[in-house]
Amino acid sequence: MKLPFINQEIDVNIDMRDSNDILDNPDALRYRIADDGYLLIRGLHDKETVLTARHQILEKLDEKGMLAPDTPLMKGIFNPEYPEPTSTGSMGNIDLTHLPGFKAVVEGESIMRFFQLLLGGEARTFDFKWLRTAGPGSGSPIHYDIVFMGRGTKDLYSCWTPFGDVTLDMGPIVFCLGSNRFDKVRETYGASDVDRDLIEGHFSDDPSEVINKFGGRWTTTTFSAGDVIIFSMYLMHASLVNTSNRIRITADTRYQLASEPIDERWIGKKPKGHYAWKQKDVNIEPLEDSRRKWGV
Ligand SMILES: O=C(O)CCC(=O)C(=O)O
Repeated sequence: MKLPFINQEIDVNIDMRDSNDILDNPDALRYRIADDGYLLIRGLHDKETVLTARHQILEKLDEKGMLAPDTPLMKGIFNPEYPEPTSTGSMGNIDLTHLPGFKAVVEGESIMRFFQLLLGGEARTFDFKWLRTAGPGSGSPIHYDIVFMGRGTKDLYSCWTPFGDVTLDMGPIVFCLGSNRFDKVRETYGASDVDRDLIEGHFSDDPSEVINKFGGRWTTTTFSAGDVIIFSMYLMHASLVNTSNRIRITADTRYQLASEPIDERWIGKKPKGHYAWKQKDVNIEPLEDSRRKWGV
C-alpha cells in the first residue's frame, strides 16, 4: 500500500508479526529481537492506564490551545490555528512527561517487568522521554537510534508506545526490516554520534533509495492503546506523515540493564540532551558529505 514518508510516497507492507505467543520465553524473545530487530507486543499495557495518560496529556495540550475548539477532548483533533504542528515542543517537556498517568505507562510495572525478563536483570529507563504530539503534516526522518544515544551500553532498546489508537493516516512508526544487518551502514553511520560528529542525524531522505541500495523492506502496522513495539538501536525507522486531522500522541523511551553504562545526556533531573547537535551557531555536515566519507 502506498504511504507517505516526509519526502516521498512509497509502497509499504502492513504485516508486522506480534510476539505475544513467546512473551513468557525470554530466550525466544532475545532470539527474535536479534533476528527481526523488533518485538511487537499487543496489549502489553492495560488500556485504561494508557487512556488515563492520554486524557492527562490532552488536557495539557488543550490548555496550550493545540486542540480544535468544541471538539471532544479524547479525539485529540488538532487546532488548525495553532502555529506549530510538529511534536518538538513535547519531547522531554517535563510538564507532560512527568504527568503521573504518563509515568505509570512508560515507567510502570508492565514495561519494567518486560525488560527485566528480556534483559535478564534489573532494568532502568532514561529519565528523558521523547513524547511526541505530532500534528497534521508531521513525520520523522529515517535513522538508527544509536547515533543519538550510543554513549552507554549498546544493549539498549527503544520502546514506541501509542497513547491512543494510531491508524495508518496518523503517521505510525515505520521500519526497514533487514536494516539491522546492513553491516557497512552499522560500522560507519551506526558508529557516529550526532553531538561529537555534528552530522544530520538521519541517514537518508529517500526511503526507496535505502531499499534499492541496501535491501530490506519497509513495513508498519496499526496500533491500539496498550500495544508497544520494542526495537534495536540498529533497526532503521522513521514515521509516516500524519495526514489526519488528529494529533498522534506517542512516546519513544529507552531501557537497558541498570548495571550497564548509560548515556549521560539522558539522565538526571534535567538531562543535558543534545548539547551540540542542532544548537545555535553549530554547523552540521551535509548528509551527502557524511555518506561519501562513510562510503555508503
Ligand atoms: O514517532 C516518531 O515520529 C519517531 C519515533 C522514533 O524515531 C523512535 O522511536 O526512535
